[in-house]
Amino acid sequence: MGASDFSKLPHIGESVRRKEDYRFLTGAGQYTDDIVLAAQSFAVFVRSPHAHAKVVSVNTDAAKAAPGVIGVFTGADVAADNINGLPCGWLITSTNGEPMKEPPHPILAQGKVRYVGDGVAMVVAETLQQARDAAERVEVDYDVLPAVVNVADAAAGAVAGAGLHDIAEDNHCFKWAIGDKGAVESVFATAAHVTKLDLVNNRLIPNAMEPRAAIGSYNRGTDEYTLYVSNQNPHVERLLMTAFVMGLPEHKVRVIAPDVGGGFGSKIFLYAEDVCLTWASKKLGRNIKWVADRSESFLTDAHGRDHVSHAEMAMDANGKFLAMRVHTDANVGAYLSTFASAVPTILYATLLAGQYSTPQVYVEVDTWFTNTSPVDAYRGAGRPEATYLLERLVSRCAWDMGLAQDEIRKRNFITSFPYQTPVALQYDIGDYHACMTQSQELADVAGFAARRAASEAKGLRRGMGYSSYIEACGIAPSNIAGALGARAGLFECGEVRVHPTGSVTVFTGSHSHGQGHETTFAQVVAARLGIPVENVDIVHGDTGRVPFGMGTYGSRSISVGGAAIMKALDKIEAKAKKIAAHLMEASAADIDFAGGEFTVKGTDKKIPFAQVSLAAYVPHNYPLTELEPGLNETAFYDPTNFTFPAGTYICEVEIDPQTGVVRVDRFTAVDDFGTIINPMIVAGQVHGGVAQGIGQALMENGVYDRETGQLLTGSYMDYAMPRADDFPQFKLGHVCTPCTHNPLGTKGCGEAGAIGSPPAVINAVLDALAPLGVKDFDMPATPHRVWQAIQNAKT
Ligand code: MCN
Repeated sequence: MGASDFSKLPHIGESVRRKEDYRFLTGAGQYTDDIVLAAQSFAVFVRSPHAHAKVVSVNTDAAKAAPGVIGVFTGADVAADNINGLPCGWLITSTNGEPMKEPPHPILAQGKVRYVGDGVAMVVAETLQQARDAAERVEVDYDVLPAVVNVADAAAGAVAGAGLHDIAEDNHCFKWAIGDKGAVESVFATAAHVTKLDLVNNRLIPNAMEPRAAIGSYNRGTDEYTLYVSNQNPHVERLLMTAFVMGLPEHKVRVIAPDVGGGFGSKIFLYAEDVCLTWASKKLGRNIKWVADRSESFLTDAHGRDHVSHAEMAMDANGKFLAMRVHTDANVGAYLSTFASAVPTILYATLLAGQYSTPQVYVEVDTWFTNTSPVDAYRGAGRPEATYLLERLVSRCAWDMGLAQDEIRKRNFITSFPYQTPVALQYDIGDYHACMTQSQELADVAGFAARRAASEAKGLRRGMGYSSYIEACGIAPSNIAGALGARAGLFECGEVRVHPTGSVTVFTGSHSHGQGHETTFAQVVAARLGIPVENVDIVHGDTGRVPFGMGTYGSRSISVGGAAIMKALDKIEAKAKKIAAHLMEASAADIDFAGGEFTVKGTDKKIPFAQVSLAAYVPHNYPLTELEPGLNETAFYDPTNFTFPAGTYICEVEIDPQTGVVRVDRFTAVDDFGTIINPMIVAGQVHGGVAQGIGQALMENGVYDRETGQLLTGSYMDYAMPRADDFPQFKLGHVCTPCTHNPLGTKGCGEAGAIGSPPAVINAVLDALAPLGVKDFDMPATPHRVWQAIQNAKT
């Protein structure tokens, strides 16, 4: 079935209420910490209080003797059992000829700690309190070393003796570049105008509502492990843990990711704690639970962003973009986390053409180890960094050229598709002018001048900022990933099990942790089979039940996981047609299937879907030699391309120059997500993403002390998160150009809000402050920073 026929089916485009909400709203959800296993014990991790230190000795005697203690483990125990370090750099290789440096990442420190929170020992006791008390008794002798926390210091080699890893004494991890450097340089040499910008993409700390949690469990009768874990991709977690770290056969480990209270990318990685619990569950013969407290989450969840960039745009005299060049220093933290190498490369640099027909783009990225928590994917992963850089630069170009913010964008929009960018990606379809037009209408751009005058009359400054983003979603295409140097491609798997009475259970490798898959995936199946949405259940998050899966990130689930289900449904339909043909004594080629009924072309013969499904399991009537019983099909789907959601966001802020307080007064988001399965769920996804993006733009900032490497923003007292009353009512609009290469026509929506919004906010802040002489500004626009910028501009 083609994407255009699919979009017309019943249930598609319907705001079906979320099936999963009943259990969440009635307290019947089951998160990892809700699971209580027999003889459950509790783990507490002893963590480094230093950013960088030699571990001279670890004395666990007192802890072992403490009440209720079952076991205490250190790096030495890990080494003795030949447990490897965590795999890193799974997705990319350097492009400068030198191999990417992949220093060992032991699951408990061996010889050195490299960031505050690095695990040194694990204490297991009968109760959580006993484990906490005993952890206090672990004596660690540290020899403190100098710390480096930002890329500038790491790159400058500013602090002697601060080399984190033996194989990377200069703290350089790898270099990566894309584009035609020579061609870009020759364009710059003759361009009529060059606009330059330096900017920082601030470090973010994920803060999912449910902190990371896991339970390790070992069954000595079957020699099988089970890991319950708050995770976004259980099969990948199992693969990495068994194949790379523990050396176990995969089928001996079952990973269950039950209800997960938000991940935002921070739960796609294999974390040290998960391995520690699995490994120790066998050693101790006990079920072991660990739940991070909020402070641990701040310190040890992989953080996001943390880029420092220099960007330049070469233009002709009319503001037409001719070439762009970018250099970015990216902080990868103390160790290279699972997907960290893909974030500032494949997911960032390849998006820097944006929505524009800039003929040449060259991007160079240097990545650096620092004494901070590892940095990896966080909602948007690379694409917010690309959009922030590009949309800030484009706005600066407009100011430099004396052009309106919309005009410079419109002059440079790509208008014909497919479009091959100079940085590897080929956009299949889009309509950027339509997004701009609709966004301007919804934002009432025409009324802005009057609103600005009204603000000024109150002594306030008002500004309007644009951001026209594009992102690559449906993260998968193995062909493209491979061509860009990835070590493994990504696909998705779906199994459709039709039960005899015609109800359906779907087993999908996509994991839902807030995105509503149990509803939208059921809508897809119900639409295809012509059955009620309630008759379809979605199972996910369990390697013991789902055949395989690559998990949820990169807004890939509907476009890759959903497409895998569509492929399995094609097989179901083909087989069901044969059964229907037999039942109606016709040829399979003459059977049509629509609206839940099989019909014979040119006759009035028809039978419902449930009659065929029953016949599939009660096959006394047709020859088994031609058809196996049952109606159960599995499919794997690896798309040929990414999907490319795009849109234009317009933000209006009002600023009090006396206090520096920025208030987002209006926010408009017009997105093109192709075919939309469930508008209500999509709106929720955009709201959440925009909230996170505004959070980054106005208040969130992960800060380490430059000298000591302590995390200064390790609690909600110092790390501000946005609340509902920080936002206006968002205005949403949609343009629909269906994706051309997946059977649903969908494009991902789960990250768009977080990608598109930060530059819209900061461009609005700069627009408001321009009359006061403020020309540049780095996120977050906190009152103090804004006030300071205004004062600086006066001098
Ligand atoms: N959808 C739709 N029509 C479309 C596109 C999507 O109806 N054209 C629906 C999908 O069927 C799905 C939801 O919208 O129910 C999101 O789909 P998709 O864009 O495919 O994204 P994923 O399901 O793969 O979710 C991942 C994405 C990412 S990468 C992050 S980070 C993120 C996000 O989703 N983390 C979240 N949204 C989150 N929402 C919550 N509540 N919690 C998180 O941790």
